[in-house]
Amino acid sequence: MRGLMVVVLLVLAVGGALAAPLEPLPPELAAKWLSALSARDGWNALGYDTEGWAPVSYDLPVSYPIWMTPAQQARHRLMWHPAGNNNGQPVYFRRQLWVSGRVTEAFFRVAADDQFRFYANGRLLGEEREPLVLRQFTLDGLAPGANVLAAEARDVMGQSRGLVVIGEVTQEWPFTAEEQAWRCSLSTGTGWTGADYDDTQWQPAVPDRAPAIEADHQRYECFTTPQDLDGFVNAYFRRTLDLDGVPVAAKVTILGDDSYQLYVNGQLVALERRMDYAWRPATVDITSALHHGRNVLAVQITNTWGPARLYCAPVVKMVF
Ligand SMILES: [Ca+2]
Ligand SMILES: [Ca+2]
Repeated sequence: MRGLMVVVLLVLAVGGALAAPLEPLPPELAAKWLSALSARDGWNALGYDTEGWAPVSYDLPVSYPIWMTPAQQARHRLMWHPAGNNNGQPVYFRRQLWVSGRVTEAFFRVAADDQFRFYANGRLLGEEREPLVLRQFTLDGLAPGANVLAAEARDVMGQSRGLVVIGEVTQEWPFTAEEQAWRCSLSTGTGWTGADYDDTQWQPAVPDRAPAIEADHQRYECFTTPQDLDGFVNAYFRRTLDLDGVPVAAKVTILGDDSYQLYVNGQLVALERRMDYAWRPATVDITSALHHGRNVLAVQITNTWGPARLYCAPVVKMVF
């Protein structure tokens, strides 16, 4: 009987692995790549007027590069200008990438049928003249705000054409007083953990006035409310995370004095109500609670004595 159970569990495990979903990019993200058959100076940099550029076509009869996994083929289809090959002349592609956090890693895989040059913010990162050969680029200097990824590609032989750009960017959002991204309040209303809640009347959170919490040889610089909180009181905190890609790995490091509940887009993802544990940093996987576009982190901390403070630092890897 036990042997049968093991076999059943193995079959379930293997079946589960085979059934991993192959998901395309959401249409809003796929539509961000624009293309043109001619372009003026500055076409690959910020501020260029893309009037007349067309959303790319992904419906191409083309063989995919040998290095692309099934998951990558589903998510990152080869693209081209809808009008066709342009007789071997350059075809221009660009996508604006919005960065809201501090970029810790930016990595691109690029290939074309047949040739390409790849640019970031107007700077040439590299080129490849062999069809469907992978080039990989690690990019420094993706700044918060708008960035432009661009490629010039040519279809110089055969009946097929296409360009694929697989972007992976990891961002973190540490607390800073200047950014005023974390808002806080001592009272709240229904739906305060959700993305639609109006927190415009909330105050910016401020750096903690007490010494940083030290744990595992690291210092955790906390933030808190502008008011000194002492005794039994709840405080509420919110911030947004804008993701211009699909989150594929995301975690939050959190601690709260004296206890906390963390919500992502209204979903409770972590809580610690034991005073002896809540001040120790915990790392929580929040990947499944995030989506592309605007997300909201919401934290309730409950103080019972002494200062009240929070450390909450998200890190998200997204693909696009
Ligand atoms: Ca070709
Ligand atoms: Ca306390």
